[in-house]
Amino acid sequence: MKHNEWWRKAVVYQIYPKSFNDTSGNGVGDIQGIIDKLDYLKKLGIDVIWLTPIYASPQIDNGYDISDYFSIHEEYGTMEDFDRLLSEAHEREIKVIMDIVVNHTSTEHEWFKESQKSKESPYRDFYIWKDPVDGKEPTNWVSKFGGSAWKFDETTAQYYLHLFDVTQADLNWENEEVRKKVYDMMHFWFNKGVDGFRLDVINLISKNQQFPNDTPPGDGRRFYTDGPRVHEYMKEMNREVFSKYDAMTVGEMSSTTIEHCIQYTNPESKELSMTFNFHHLKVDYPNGEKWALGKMDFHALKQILSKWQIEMHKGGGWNALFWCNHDQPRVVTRYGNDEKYHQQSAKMLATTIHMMQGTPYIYQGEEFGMTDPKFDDITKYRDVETINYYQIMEEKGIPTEEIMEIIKRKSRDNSRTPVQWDASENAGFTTGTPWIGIPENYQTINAEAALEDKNSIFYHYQQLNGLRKQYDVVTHGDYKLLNADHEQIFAYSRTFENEGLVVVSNFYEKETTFELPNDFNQVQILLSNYPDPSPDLNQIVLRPYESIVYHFT
Ligand code: TEU
Repeated sequence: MKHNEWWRKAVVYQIYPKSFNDTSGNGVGDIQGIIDKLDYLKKLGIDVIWLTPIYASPQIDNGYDISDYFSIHEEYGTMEDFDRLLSEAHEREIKVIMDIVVNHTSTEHEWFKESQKSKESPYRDFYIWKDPVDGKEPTNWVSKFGGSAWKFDETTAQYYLHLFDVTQADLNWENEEVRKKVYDMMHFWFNKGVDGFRLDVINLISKNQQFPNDTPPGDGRRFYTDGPRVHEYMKEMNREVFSKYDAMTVGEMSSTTIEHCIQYTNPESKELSMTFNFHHLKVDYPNGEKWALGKMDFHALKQILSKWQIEMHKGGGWNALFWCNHDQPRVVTRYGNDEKYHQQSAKMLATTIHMMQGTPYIYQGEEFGMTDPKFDDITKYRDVETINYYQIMEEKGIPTEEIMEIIKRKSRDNSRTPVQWDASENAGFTTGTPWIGIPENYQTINAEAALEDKNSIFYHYQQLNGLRKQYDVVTHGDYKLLNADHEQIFAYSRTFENEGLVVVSNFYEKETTFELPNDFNQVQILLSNYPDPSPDLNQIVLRPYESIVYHFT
């Protein structure tokens, strides 16, 4: 069955407000800064903006620690500013989705403050409190940001659970009242006119109520990832909230499986529109370890992306497609070449992911090839996860240079430096002092330069967005991996009714060749990242990072 909800043909642009555009001069981006760039985004051809959290927050985790779901973080502006953003975006036919964090709240949230006061507090059961076991943590579960996932609280001599930072306390989803409050809050934003939600780590909300120890010692994730009641909660949320609006919902799924994602997103399950998964961004993690340096495993990359393409399609699920977000290093530095082949590799990566089935996401700055900043010194980093990691490694006695080598490649701050708008001071991001440093390359890599160059990465993204609108095969086509064993080429076909696409990308610097399958008739080149792509279809020569999209009828 062919589904035609609007978000299946949409392209989403992710905004990390803190680093997007500062109009007040305080060194932090703001809502007015977003409004000022809406025409730029319209020109890029995107359909939806995803705003990472802009709610009131102590900002320990840059807004993923919410202290009030009903107000705007004051550095970003006011509720009036937000309403204006919404109407200005809608005027330009751009939809807006909010990022909502309901696995946990900040410990500054009123609910938590009340909950903490006593075991009898009416809010006690809003969070997950447990007695010590043998005078220690209730389980051996590990926080995603390092250390134990439990924090002892003197007031009542119990521990509370925090899967992330100690200031991010996990909500107790078993409590019906919590769920009701969350749904009411979602209605509040829908009633304002927002078009949907990105749901932060939503597959972690249901915990195994036995709270078992992970043995042999593990981090405990198997006891709360895609947990026992998660689908029940998603169905309830859909029934109580999403089904009442023409909403788009995307669940951020930590360490999930295809089977679960099919269940989350198949329209018959009535849960979510689509899911993010991260398996294709772990192919450079040696032994699954984020904080270690490894080469990208190209075969694994092809296999993983292809498996998700094929199986989600077969199961009626829907993928969110992306290389970049605010938690990942910049893809052009990571899987491409951010120096000699900056333009070519950034365009190649864009083409490879955008021509797949799903809804593509562009992370701010990706559209003109922003790179990692390569900061060497820990004082330049702001991310709580990075700083925790640094401290843990230092305590273990690991030499500073060794720690910094890893942080430089792996820190989430790699993608959080300000958008490089132009070649002026502070890259045109702020007239004040930016909250985090700016990569040295801003004088050449910036939005203004990209807009002036007809061959820039920006216009390549614009073309990709256009192709999605023009060709149904991009949205609906079946996917097939071609020449799976090729050492350098990622090639696949898409077929739908009487048309087809073949996308061929060289992921390396070395020139190579590829033979096009001859099951199609007429062929036309839709897009490439070199001015003169190979006309000989029997033996296509692909130059460094060259990528070509062929269309067949
Ligand atoms: O991230 C969830 C998550 O598990 C990761 O992407 C996380 O950043 C990574 O495992 C660390 O190595 C979401 C948000 O995107 C992230 O910014 C928040 O910090 C996190 O949830 C907690 O709300």
